[in-house]
Amino acid sequence: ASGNTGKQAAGEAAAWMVDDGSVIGLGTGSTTAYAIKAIGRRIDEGLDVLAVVTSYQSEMLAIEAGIPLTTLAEHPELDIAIDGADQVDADLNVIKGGGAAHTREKVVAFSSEQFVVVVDDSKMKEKLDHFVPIEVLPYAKDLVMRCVRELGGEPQLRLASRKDGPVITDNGNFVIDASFGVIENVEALAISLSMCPGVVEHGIFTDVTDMVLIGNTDGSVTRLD
Ligand code: DER
Repeated sequence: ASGNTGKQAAGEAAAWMVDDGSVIGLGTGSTTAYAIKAIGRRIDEGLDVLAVVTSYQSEMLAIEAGIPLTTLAEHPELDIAIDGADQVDADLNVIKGGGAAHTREKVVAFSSEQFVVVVDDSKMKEKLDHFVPIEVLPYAKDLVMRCVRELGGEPQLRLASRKDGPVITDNGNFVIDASFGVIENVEALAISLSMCPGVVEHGIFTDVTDMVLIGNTDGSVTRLD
């Protein structure tokens, strides 16, 4: 489908940025899935890498692709991490968490020498206005809801579609999706959300993205860095 052309182009372009002998971080989502498959093909041709994954989804895809796995405990500093996003602005501020995997994704992004985000052009926006996924301790869900409202946001507990009740993250927590409309000051909102007790991690990624690979519907890739 044309919708995936951009995602596939961006994901496959990122796979070529992986150096032989490197230790990499693999994000979560359908765009990164293309990068994972392409890295698997490069391994079949002799590429030597080890990968840290960020979710059960990326773990399953990496195993299927034949990518040898390691852990952050064994390799706390990664050479490059590749991950998707829900929205990106021109200053390389990123909103992530559509896949409810942003907590480990943020740990991996900040553990990497280089963090590369792969998106199709539909994710690019002048000013970020996507809802902000927030992983919360179930114990604190109502307090975080109140905190989001005090910050001018509208919170919604993310309910599962193939399970009764709320989505449960790989870490055993809930996700609250907070809509703020256009976010005027991304850094300020990121700090305020981190201050809410019971927030495990939110999906605003500032000052960490080194490059964005934007896949266009004609299959070309635009590089933003
Ligand atoms: O959860 C995330 O942050 C993912 O990277 C995700 O939201 C991007 O998903 P996609 O590549 O399937 O659009």
